[in-house]
Amino acid sequence: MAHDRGLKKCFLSSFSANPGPQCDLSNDWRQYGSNCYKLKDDTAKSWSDARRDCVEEGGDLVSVNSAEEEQYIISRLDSPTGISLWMGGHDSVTEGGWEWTDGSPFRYIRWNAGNPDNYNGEDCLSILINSGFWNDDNCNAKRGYICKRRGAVLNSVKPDPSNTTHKIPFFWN
Ligand SMILES: [Ca+2]
Ligand SMILES: [Ca+2]
Repeated sequence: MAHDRGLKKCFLSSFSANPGPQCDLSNDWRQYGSNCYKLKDDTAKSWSDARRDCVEEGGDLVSVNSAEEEQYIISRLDSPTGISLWMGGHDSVTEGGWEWTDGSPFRYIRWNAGNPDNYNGEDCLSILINSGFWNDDNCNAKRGYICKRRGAVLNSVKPDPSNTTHKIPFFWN
């Protein structure tokens, strides 16, 4: 395993000047801008279980920080099942004090008409599939969800010009 990590670091360092795809495309992640997104519309979980799954995948439930990002997400909602999908917004800490689980500022909003209405204490954010507008929703409802992770993570391995071993191909065994 240590060898595998060493090889990965070498590879990334060698190619960091001209990075390839930064998202794990083979694992259903897709890139938009500097972030990776994964649509999970073939499963249904409560908001907290959905978030746990996204965190275990190295990300978090999706945050939406601009109209452009919203449009990208809507473009991904072609024919998923269900009414809506979980996103990372919640007001479970302070009623009406919406925040994103990934820590990004809760500035861009796209509430559906009449929402948020805190109906029966709704504290979790979902996006309506047919319109892309947002609803404060029952956190215990079982829904599909969207994960997001920073796509620039792979660039965190900086090339070290003084370490020429990274430029020399080598093999084990
Ligand atoms: Ca609420
Ligand atoms: Ca609502």
